[in-house]
Order: sequence, then structure tokens, then C-alpha cells
Amino acid sequence: MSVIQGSASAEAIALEQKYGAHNYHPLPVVLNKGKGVFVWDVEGKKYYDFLSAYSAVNQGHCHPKIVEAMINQAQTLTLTSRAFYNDMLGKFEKYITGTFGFDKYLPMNTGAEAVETALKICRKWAYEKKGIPENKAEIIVCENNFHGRTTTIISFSNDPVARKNFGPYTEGFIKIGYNDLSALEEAIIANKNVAGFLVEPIQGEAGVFVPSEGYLAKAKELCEKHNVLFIADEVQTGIARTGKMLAVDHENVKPDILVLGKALSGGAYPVSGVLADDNVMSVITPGNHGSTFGGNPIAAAVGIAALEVVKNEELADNAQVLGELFREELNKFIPSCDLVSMVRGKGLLNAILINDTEESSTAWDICMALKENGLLAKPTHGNIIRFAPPLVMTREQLLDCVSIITTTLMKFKK
Ligand code: IF1
Repeated sequence: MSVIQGSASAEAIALEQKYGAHNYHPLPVVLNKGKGVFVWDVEGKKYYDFLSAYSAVNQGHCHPKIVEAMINQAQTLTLTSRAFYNDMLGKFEKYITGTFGFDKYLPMNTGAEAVETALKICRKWAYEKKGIPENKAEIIVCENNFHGRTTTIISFSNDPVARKNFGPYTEGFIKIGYNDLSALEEAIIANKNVAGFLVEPIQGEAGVFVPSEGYLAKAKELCEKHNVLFIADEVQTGIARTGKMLAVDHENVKPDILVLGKALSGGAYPVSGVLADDNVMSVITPGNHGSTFGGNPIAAAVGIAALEVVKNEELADNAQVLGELFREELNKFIPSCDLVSMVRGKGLLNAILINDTEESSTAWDICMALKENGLLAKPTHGNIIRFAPPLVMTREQLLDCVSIITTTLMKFKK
């Protein structure tokens, strides 16, 4: 690495290198403190966080209300398992179902677990309500999806790095192009055993790919017409990130199954789960599904606090306004910079496309330079840089960040 590291950073990186499995390639920065939109490295350098732990820290780092709820609950009761009731889970269930307008909530911990939960519910619904013959249910998914890392989920990924040599793969998935309504209709019509359609309202890992206006609403309509469950994976796009509480809210779509994670805890604790109405959720009966930690009292307390912060601080509106400002400012700049071909996104989930090949190191080098200039972001697919700051950012801070980004990009101008 050409960039000089402080010895504290070098030590921390060396420890991970020696003792940790090498399943990531992080930017070489070692963080030990976060507050709001900022994080600090072990040498004391301050950065704007423009990743927000992949949109988990929407409420900002160490939000005092979330931390307070977590500490209070941690000192009172942490875990009972679901073998017994606890006095927090019901309160969280009431709050989250009221917030999103569903009858029932099933709590899990990670996004991948929540996606798995949605797939299980969908299959069971297919056999018990739709009347699909046993073991024949098919779930439609999209090309270039990202839904997590379990063996079933990577079975329907088309990213070779995530998938290769992890087989044999789980059956029962049909892959179609994203943003392609006729492909969806054809797939549904061609196979009478289609139970559900699993979709990201905006594809995150694919490089913040926003579908055409009306895609989600029309896809939902098709699903309804053919008695197919519309499953929205809002693990990344949900909880105010795109300028509405949910990305599907932009098209007034109510999914049959809603999958949430990440910012459901503001990044303080793993909290995820799925929401559905009784006609769907009622297929789940005791013993069908569960988790030691899912729905634990700390998760419940943290979940309520995290959603309260989103509402009280009007983070969806802030994401909407600042997102528009961000794209407007970058669009003003792009014509003067050969290096960036476009900015795209919704709310504060955005990405810029770098005018270079996926194999080039340009996007990585830009992120290294951004780091030097006090802003942390991560490349994806070699030539895309994702920009997703915490939603508690102010207008002044956002403009400061735009200035860091454009100044850094100018240095790369050929
Ligand atoms: C990693 C990306 C983001 C997700 C959606 C489910 C999950 C995720 C739409 C699973 C997780 C992550 C996890 C992280 C990288 C990351 C990611 F780059 F891969 F696409 F956010 F942008 N559905 N997304 O985005 O949630 O089990 O991780 O809690 O390295 O896997 P999880």
C-alpha cells in the first residue's frame, strides 16, 4: 500500500490479516469512534462517513436516543429466547406494524435471515393457500440481485464471486431481468407454480440501479392479478434511505411481504425481520421458524428507538431534499470532468459511474484519495462509487462533502 499508515492503523490491519478470515478487502482505514455523520480513525483523523455501514447507520453513528434505549435494556433484561415471553417484543411488534401498516411482524437479526424467512413464508403460503403441489413452488428473482450470503440466497445470485464453489444450490428460483415487466409477466404465465416475486426496489449491489418509474407499481399489479406474492427486500433501501420511509412508498406499493434489516436498529445492533398481513403470516405456526436472538428485548428496545428517531427527526424528508441537492450539484460538475459519466440514485442512496473499466483501479484510487481528503466511500463493481451518508446530515455538511468529492475528482482529471 503506497499510503503511509500510522502505526496504530498498521497494527490493527496486521492483526486482522493474520487472525481473520480474508473474506473482505476493506479500504485501509481503522476506525475507533463515530458520532452522527462522522467517524474517526485510530490516529485521530476525522472523516465524513459516506457509506453508513451499507445504509445501516441511517440515524447517524451512536445516536444518543438509540444508545440510551440499548443501555437501559441491556441493564434490565437481554435475552429470554422465545421459549418465554418478554415484556418488550410485543411493544416493538405493535410499533413496527403500526409504522408500516401490516398485521404481523416476525423478528430476525440479519438481513439474510429475514430474506430466508420471507422465502419460507412464501413457499408455505404457496402450498397451503395457493394450492401449488408440494415441492413445486417457484420464486422469481432478478438478475444482479443481492439479498445476502446464505446457501439458498447465493443459489440465485449471478455474481460468480459470491456463488462459485458453494454448490449444490437450492432449487425453486427463476431468474429474470430487473426492470423488465414483460419478462415478469412471461415468467408468471409460463409457470403455474410461481409463488412469489422477490425484488429490491433499487438494486444496491448492482451499483444503485434505479428502475423505471412505474416498474414497482406495475410489477405489484401483475403479481396481484396472478396471485403471486410481491416480496420487497428493503433491507438496504428501507427506513428513509431513499427519501420515503420505504422505497416502495414512491409508487404507493404495499408489498405482500416486506423485508427489513440494517437501519431498523440504526446500526447499533442486529435487528431485522419481515412484515406481512394475516392472510400470509398465518401460515407460520409454532415450530416452523425462529431464532435464539430474534425478537430479544434489546433488539426490541433498539428497534423502537431507531424508528422513533427516523420519525422525530424527519429523516425521510431530509434524505429526499439532500439527495436532490447532491445529484443537482454533481450534475453541474460532471460536464467539466471526463472521469465521471453519471450520478444516479434516489434520496441519499446514490452512486457515480467512473469512466473506466471494471478491471481498472480508478474507482479504488479515487476512494483512497477521498479518504485522504476526509470522506469515506467504497467502490463497487470496479468502476462505481456508492455514496450513502447518514441521513442526519445537514445541508452545510452535504455541500462540504460535495466540495470534497468534486475537488478530489478534479485531481484525477486527465
Ligand atoms: C456484505 C452490497 C450493500 C442487502 C439487501 C439483504 C442483505 C443486504 C438488499 C443482507 C446486505 C450488504 C451486506 C454486505 C455488503 C452489502 C451491500 F454491497 F453487497 F450490496 F449494502 F450494498 N438484502 N447488504 O443489501 O443483509 O445479512 O448482511 O444483514 O458484505 O455482505 P445482511
